[in-house]
Amino acid sequence: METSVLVLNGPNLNLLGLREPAIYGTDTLDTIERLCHDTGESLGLRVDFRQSNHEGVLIDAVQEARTTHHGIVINPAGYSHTSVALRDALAAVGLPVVEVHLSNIHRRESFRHHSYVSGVADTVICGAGSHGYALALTHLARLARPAGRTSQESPR
Ligand code: CA2
Repeated sequence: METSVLVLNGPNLNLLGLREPAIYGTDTLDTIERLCHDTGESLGLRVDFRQSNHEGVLIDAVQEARTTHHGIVINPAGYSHTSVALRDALAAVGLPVVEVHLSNIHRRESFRHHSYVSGVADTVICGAGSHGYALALTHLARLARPAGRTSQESPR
């Protein structure tokens, strides 16, 4: 079985490329999805790329990933700074998690400096723009295939 990764995108990321290019760059979410599929292919990862504007939909996707995926890349967007429930779901699922932000949240407004997700993520990447997703997948490939687990094994 191929190593399978859920790439989850939070609210308003469907607007990428349409507004605020100075902060988020000019890539659309479709471009980022293609980048993730290409990067995943080169790493031998199957990429399941999703976006939702709804907290409960994101939480359901995280919970379901336990039995279907080997790791999660997540850009929680605005929910980074508000959602204890999303953090709890990520903590409960027991999969390697890489949090990614397009912008450097620490160089922005103070309310963006804290992410509830960071405390349960294995790794946090921010400020690398859309390339951050490629970095996240490259790192997750290592986390999801630790020594001792072959790519043949199924998720729990
Ligand atoms: O830098 C990131 O990736 C963020 O997760 C993006 C979120 C923001 O709330 C976080 O603090 C940092 C915002 C995503 C919405 O992006 C838009 C794109 C175009 C137009 C409006 C919003």
